[in-house]
Amino acid sequence: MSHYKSNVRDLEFNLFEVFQVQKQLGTGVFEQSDEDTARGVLTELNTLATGPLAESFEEGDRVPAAFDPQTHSVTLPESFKKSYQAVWDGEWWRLGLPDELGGYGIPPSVQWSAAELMLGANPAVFMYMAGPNFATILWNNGTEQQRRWAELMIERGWGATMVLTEPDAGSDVGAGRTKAFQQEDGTWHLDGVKRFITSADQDMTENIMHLVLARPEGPGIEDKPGTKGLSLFLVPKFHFDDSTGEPGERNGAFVTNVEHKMGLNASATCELTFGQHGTPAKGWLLGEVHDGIAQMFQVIEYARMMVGTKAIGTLSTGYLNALDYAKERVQSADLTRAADKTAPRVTITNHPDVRRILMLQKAYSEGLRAVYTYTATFQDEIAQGKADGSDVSLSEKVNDLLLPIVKGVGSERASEMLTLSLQTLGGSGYLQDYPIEQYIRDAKIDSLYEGTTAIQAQDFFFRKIVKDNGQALGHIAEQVQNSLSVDSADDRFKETRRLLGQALDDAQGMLGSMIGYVTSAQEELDNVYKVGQHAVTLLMSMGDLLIGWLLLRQAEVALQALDAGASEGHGMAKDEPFYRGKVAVAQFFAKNVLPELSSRRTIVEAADNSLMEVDEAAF
Ligand code: ST9
Ligand code: FAD
Repeated sequence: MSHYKSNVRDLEFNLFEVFQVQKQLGTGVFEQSDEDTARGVLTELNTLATGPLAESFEEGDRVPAAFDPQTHSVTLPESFKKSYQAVWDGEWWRLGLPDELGGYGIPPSVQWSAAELMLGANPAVFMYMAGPNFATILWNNGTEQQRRWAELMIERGWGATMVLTEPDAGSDVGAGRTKAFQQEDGTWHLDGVKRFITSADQDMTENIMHLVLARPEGPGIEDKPGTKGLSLFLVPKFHFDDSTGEPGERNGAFVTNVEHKMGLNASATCELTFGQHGTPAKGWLLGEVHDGIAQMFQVIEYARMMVGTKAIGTLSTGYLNALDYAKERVQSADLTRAADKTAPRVTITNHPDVRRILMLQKAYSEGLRAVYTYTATFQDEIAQGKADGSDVSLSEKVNDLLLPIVKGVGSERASEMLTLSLQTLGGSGYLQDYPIEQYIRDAKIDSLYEGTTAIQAQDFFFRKIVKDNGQALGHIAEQVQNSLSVDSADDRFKETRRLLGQALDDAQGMLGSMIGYVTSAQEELDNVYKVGQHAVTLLMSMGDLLIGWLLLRQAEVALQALDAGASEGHGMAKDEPFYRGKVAVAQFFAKNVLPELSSRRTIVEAADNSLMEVDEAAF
């Protein structure tokens, strides 16, 4: 039986009942698709995800990617390669491609919902399939020749990597030292060691295109410090025929180590050495010198969305596995009859504490799914607007603002909640007989790579709020405020709305203090430390606010459906528990989580720098 428990009903609920993406389908850039296509994609992928894709999930963990230092090569278990092939043969890699590169014309909101199914079932498979997607970076930024390479990457099914990190340059990408020396023929020779590079070798594709950040050196090239001095180079594993793509000589980029990790063992994390094994590592500059970091962020933005969706997809299957177990497991008597030693034993779903942790898991997995889908609806608007020439600047800003929430909050809450999934199973959760311990190990990476949570929080505050003059945040706050002040709002959610209103006020209070600290830092520089201390609290709180709001929106849709179903009296049997669950979870989250924002606000408002004054030796 598959480890993977999907939630297609909830994916469809978000897409078609809450965000109503069908209004975008069949129009403009999404002309090719309609609601049936979108539902069909989810149904087909669900079959693939719960079947052939999930099949190698466990073996990929127990038989990790193997490294041969003699040949610098990585091999993967046969079962894993079979899963990869199944996704490849289904041509699902086309999902995220633009029309001109053979895409299906499906909106990002549907793409990400579909991606959740793959990422929840076997995330490493999805990540090895980066080639076609990363080819769009060459397509959008490259020369005519490089645009042809983009087509070859897709046609011939190559792998691809994003290569930023070095031993002394992790969060601080600008500290990277790998160099690229300009050659007379217009190519570049790279020299340096990158580490932690995902998918830098495997035995599933005939070639791999590495997208590498390095410092260019050559006549007339200014040496700029930090990230702004980086350029992006295309470095293939094998040289290839420019017109056919047929691979030729080996290029000088070699994998020199594979890390032994806590989890996600099927995904090879490699040290990648350039130009130090007797063969030059030839690279080709993408675009202009020093455009590298901006170009790489085109990849990073996609990857941050992916990492958040991966974490949320894993949390969802963790929760559903825990729920199935809890419905079957009989243990202890009901608390009201605890004194009666002869009382019947009940399933653990009857115990208040099990209910508490199950409902928390449900709130975060369904709430965060709504957060990434909501984010993707702005990507829908961007795609549609760009095609018809309308102004998409606000949608872009809102998407930018939401990405650190999807990535940072998604990964942190997934880790936290997955420990509750395990807890639900008691001692059995600790065993490898169940998938949850692997979920915890595999999902922990999500709060680390693509920028740690601290980096997400600083990006959120400094870049997405302060630098943006609060425009995107103002837009979201207005949406929340508007839905709180609708006259026709259902009275049954009066208390939930009051709690949400309080949470909005608390989040705005927290933000106000943080803005105060950053402003006063102009006179007293140390005040910026107060922002640094509390940026993660702000990010997590904004995440909770957004989750609370989206759960309420879902509950309102559900209540309408229940009312309509009750009056029609038919067709509701299957969906009624689903809708009732939506109402219950919104009320639960508002009552049990949102009030925490008030105490977090008190903490942020009272911030001082005593923490920064503690001597390092006293820690
Ligand atoms: C990694 C990979 O961790 C892990 C997973 C790999 C998976 C790969 C596979 C993907 C799968 C795909 C599969 C698809 C398959 C689909 C088919 C399926 C069937 N937004 O603030 P400044 C830019 S990789 C946009 O001064 P510092 C901007 O150009 C490693 N741009 O930064 C800016 O200039 P300006 C990941 C941004 O102080 C410039 O940077 N590593 C943003 O110099 C400078 O900005 C990390 O993520 C943004 N949010 O540098 C590093 N921010 O201001 C984390 C910056 O003029 N560290 N730019 O516009 C950071 O992010 C740091 O904050 C820093 C600081 C490096 C940016
Ligand atoms: P550090 O930057 O040393 O951070 C250590 C701690 O200090 C963290 O808690 C961090 O939050 C904190 N910290 C650092 N700077 C600050 C700051 N300014 N403010 C507040 N706190 C800070 N990289 C690639 O280029 N390509 C890949 O494909 C890739 N895949 C990866 C796969 C795996 C399995 C792993 C483990 C890493 C991968 N990475 C990849 C690298 C990954 O992106 C980095 O590990 C990550 O950016 C953090 O860098 P670091 O590990 O050097 O930690």
